[in-house]
Amino acid sequence: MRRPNVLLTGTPGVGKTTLGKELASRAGMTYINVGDMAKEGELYEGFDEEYDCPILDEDRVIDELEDKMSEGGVIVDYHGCDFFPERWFHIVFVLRTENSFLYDRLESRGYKGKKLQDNIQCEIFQTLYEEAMLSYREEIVHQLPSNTPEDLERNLDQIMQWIEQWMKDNN
Ligand code: DAT
Repeated sequence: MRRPNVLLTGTPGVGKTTLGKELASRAGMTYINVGDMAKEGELYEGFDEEYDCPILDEDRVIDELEDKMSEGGVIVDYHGCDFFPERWFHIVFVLRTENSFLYDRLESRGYKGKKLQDNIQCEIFQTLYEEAMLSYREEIVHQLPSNTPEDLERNLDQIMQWIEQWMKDNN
């Protein structure tokens, strides 16, 4: 049975992990958090002093994921999307959160000062939406509101329906 690969992207704190894990469990698919995977495998190529975080080794991430992605049925979660091979994904969702909600979520995650401001600005400038629109065919890129638990449920229902339809059409 062929299954699609789904990319969940967006600013940190918009709810990719929450949605991705629940979606994987409902759809029986594999959830991969690229940030966690990089941490576990130390897939880094340096340290960004300005942003106080390690720099992802994108080539090694791609090498590690290639076999799984070609099997299908993978949900990938990352706050970046321009370095993945375009052919990997059948659909791309960009989660969007209003500033006031995002601010509270990032603050309770311990973000402050420049890191907090930069992430809020990333959402205001819709950086990830533009990155996704430049990196994938526009028809497969969708924005989803991710402010409330009701949004989460609606997003889960919509993506589940899309996955089921894709499987009907492709098997
Ligand atoms: P991300 O993986 O994009 O960094 P997350 O899934 O860790 O985000 O979520 C950040 C916080 O926001 C976490 O405490 C759960 C909460 N959250 C996620 N989606 C939500 C939603 N639709 N409504 C309310 N809270 C949400």
